[in-house]
Amino acid sequence: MDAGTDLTNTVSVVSDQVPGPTVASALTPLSASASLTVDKVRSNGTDPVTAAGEVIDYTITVQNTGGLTITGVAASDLLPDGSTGTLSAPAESISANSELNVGESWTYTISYTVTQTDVDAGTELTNTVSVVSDQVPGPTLASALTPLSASASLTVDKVRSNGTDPVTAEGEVIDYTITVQNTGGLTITGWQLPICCLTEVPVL
Ligand SMILES: [Ca+2]
Repeated sequence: MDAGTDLTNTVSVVSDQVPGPTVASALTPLSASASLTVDKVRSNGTDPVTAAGEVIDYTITVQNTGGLTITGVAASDLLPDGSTGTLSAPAESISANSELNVGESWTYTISYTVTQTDVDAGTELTNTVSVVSDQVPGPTLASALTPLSASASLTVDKVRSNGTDPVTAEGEVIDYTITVQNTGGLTITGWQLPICCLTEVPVL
C-alpha cells in the first residue's frame, strides 16, 4: 500500500504445441490516502485556574486515520506564556518504529506551571500543538483552553509591637506594626494606607 503503485498480477503459460510463454497480466489500481487527526486535552489540574503555581497537564493524541504509513511526524508545542514546550517522547500504540502506522495513535504529554503574569492577565490559557509529517505536511493544529478565575483580596492587621504595657507616663513611646497581606490570586497595585491611620494618636 505505501509504495502507491498499481498491483500487477501476471500469469505465464507454456505448452508443448505453443511453447510461448504466453503472458497475461491484470492491473489493480491503488487509491490510498494519508490523513491524520490531532487532539489535545487538559488531562489534569484545577479548572478554572485560580492562582500562580498551579500545574496543568495536557495530553496530545495524533492518530493515523488514512490508509498509508505516515513518516517524519514531528510535534511542537506552544505554551500559554508563548514559549515552546518540551513534549514527552510519543507512545506508539501499535509498534514503536518511529512510523505512524495505519490505525496507530501516538500520545504525548506536557505540563505547564501557571505564572503570576498569566493570572494577572485574566485571559484563558491557550496551549497549542502543531504537527507536521512527510505525507500530511499541515501543520495540523489542536488547542486546549483553560479558564482563569482569580479574585483580589487582602487583610490588614495592626498590633502594638513595642512599648510599656500599660502606659504609665507621658512621653512613653508605643510602636505599632501594620501588616497588609494579599490573600487573593491577583497582584494588587496602587493600594495605600489612609494617612489618618499612620498618624493616629491612641487615647490613653
Ligand atoms: Ca509505529
